[in-house]
Amino acid sequence: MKITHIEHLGIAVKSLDEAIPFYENVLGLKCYAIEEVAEQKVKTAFFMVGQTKIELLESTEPDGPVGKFIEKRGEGIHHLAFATEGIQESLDFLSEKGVRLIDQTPRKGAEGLNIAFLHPKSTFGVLTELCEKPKQ
Ligand code: CMX
Repeated sequence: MKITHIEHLGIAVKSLDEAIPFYENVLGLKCYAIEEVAEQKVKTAFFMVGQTKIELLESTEPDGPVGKFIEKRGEGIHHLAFATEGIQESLDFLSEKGVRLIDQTPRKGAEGLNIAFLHPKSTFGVLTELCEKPKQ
């Protein structure tokens, strides 16, 4: 298992239109991309902070993972994403260690990354994502 850095922090918000001006005009960060991930029923906005990103997540459907999260727990930190080398090997290793995987194999996430989620009930309450840049 090789984690290299925190790739991003995912923050669930009710409205990107309302949240982006805070990140840009108050915190002074620049939104460099907005992308819809239809499969996950979210629209995302990205900000770079050093080599780590902030990913704002607005739900596009009330029954999506972020819609349900906001309904139950309100806006706030939704997930922590680690950049890993060898994502499938990491998933196999975690599975062997008894960690509950949401994704058994990586799938495509925002920005074309290969991603996989670990269940928060297995990771001390933090929805955890592994990410890897696809090999060229
Ligand atoms: N962080 C911590 N705990 C969470 C959570 C989160 N983000 N989301 C749900 N939970 C907890 C709930 O509070 C609940 O706990 P209790 O049973 O103690 O109340 C439990 O997990 C089950 O939650 P639920 O509301 O019944 O939701 P589901 O089981 O249907 O789904 C989860 C939860 C994590 C499996 C689902 O949200 C998932 O598959 N997430 C991964 C995909 C995702 O989040 N995509 C959005 C981002 C996409 C992107 O970044 O591109």
